[in-house]
Amino acid sequence: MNAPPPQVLTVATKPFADQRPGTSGLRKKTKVFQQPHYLANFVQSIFSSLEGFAGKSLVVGGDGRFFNREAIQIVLKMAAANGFGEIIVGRGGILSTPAASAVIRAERAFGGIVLSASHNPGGPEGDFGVKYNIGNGGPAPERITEAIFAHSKTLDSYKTTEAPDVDLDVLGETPLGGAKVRVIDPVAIYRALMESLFDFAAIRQMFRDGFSLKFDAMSAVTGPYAKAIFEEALGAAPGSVINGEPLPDFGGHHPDPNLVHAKHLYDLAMSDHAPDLCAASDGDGDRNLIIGRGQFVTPSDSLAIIAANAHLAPGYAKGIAGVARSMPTSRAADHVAEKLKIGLYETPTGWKFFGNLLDAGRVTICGEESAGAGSNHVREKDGLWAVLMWLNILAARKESVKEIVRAHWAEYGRNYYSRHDYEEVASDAADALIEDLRAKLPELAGKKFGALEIAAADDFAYKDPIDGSYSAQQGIRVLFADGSRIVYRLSGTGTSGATLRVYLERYEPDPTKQNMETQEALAELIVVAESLAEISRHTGRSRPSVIT
Ligand code: VG1
Ligand code: CO
Repeated sequence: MNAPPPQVLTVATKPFADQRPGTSGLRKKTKVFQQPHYLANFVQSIFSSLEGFAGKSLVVGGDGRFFNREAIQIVLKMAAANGFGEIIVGRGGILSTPAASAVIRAERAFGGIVLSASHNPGGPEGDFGVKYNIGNGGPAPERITEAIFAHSKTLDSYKTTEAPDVDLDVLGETPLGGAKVRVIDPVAIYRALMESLFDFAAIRQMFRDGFSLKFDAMSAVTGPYAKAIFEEALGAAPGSVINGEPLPDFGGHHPDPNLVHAKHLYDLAMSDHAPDLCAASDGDGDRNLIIGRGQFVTPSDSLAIIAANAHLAPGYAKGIAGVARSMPTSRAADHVAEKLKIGLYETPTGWKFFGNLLDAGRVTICGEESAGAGSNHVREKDGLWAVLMWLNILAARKESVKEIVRAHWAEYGRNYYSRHDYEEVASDAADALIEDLRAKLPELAGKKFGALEIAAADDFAYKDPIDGSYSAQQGIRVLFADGSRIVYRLSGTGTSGATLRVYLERYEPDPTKQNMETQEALAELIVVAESLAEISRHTGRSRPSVIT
């Protein structure tokens, strides 16, 4: 007998005006996504922007936050109705962002939809998000996100399947309309990929010899991955992974692994019972935090140290082709690239800008100051990968994190670095601040502030060296004659008001001057940053809300 005809339903809808994807997909308050048709409209806009996927596979998963399961059902039914042949979904609707990228690549899927607002808080009063990843496993480039936005503005209907919900908790295949849904183990492909890149035997031996790790999954998506890899595969002591159960509201916490939201880890690392390594990742598992005993590693330094030591891991034993960093990320990695005589690429903020460089083989390692690091193994930043890379480096060098960091600074110089965030300021005020700065740009060069002299200032624009696409207005850069920098840009991931980010950097080659407290080392620049942009006049704030 023939299968019954797929139950495709066309639902009438009205466009929403606010569905332009930001730095990483569409992020809104959960309540906004829960409005009738809101999520469906955006998902239809994604499918309507794509061509040639009939009969092909789509990967779907999320970080498990509140509304994840309902959203997954909506996406599955719409993907089937729009003509995908197979939808691959992580059990329980779970896939970390890097695991989703790995699955898209391993399964040669057409693309994937990741449901996450990443490091933003979850829950009914928190945030939700959706991003589309292309066939290389990486975030859709601007060409596609802009097409999605264009569709969202004129959409008058979407397609879905009239069918009962799919059981997400049982592995295996279920028919859905004209497609099939395959529920997979969310960890297996990812774990095998990690085993292929790192020296698990050496890391296991290090744990056997007494090495101690505390990894905080922040009640977010990485818990099951971290337990499977650190505790089961590598033999870290039971309890090394904390907050390892994914919770819909992340236990009421803010799943952002920085010195504010993971301060307890910092305190532990600085205490006299500190483990050898403290680490964490964010809501969707793509960010990382690395703190050794008595030594915090800034994400920018971590990128540089990884680039300098990657050859110690089997997956990178032949060396790395090049390094890419987002523009506001410190130039610590530049010194490494120079020494290794490999390419260094400076891109706008957001992982989508690394995809072409990785695909073309120009770079192997990428990173962002916002706690993101990764490589050509997937097309997303990868929190656990960064922790494993550190474990591999520690096992190979048999030195402490502190010794490795200090030796790195002595060899390459130290880039003192900090980011000051002014959160939830009025959007008008933030826009005016940037506009005023932009207007001042032509007259900044040559200006002196004490010992600091501005060498150049611009509004960062990027021409992709592979496909020639152009992205303007990616942040205001003020470059000083001594190599210091101040960068100003507005966040593209927030969901209320605007967030002004001020990035501060100063280079110190002299090893006798590399032990200052960061804010102290940057004190003069902080004063200049205020006077150039008149932050307090524009925002009414006398100090940042978050310093990382
Ligand atoms: C922030 C970070 C950026 C990162 C993005 C997504 O963007 O600055 O480096 O790529 O978040 O990270 P913005 O526009 O708010 O500065 V994640 O872990 O939230 O997907
Ligand atoms: Co994230």
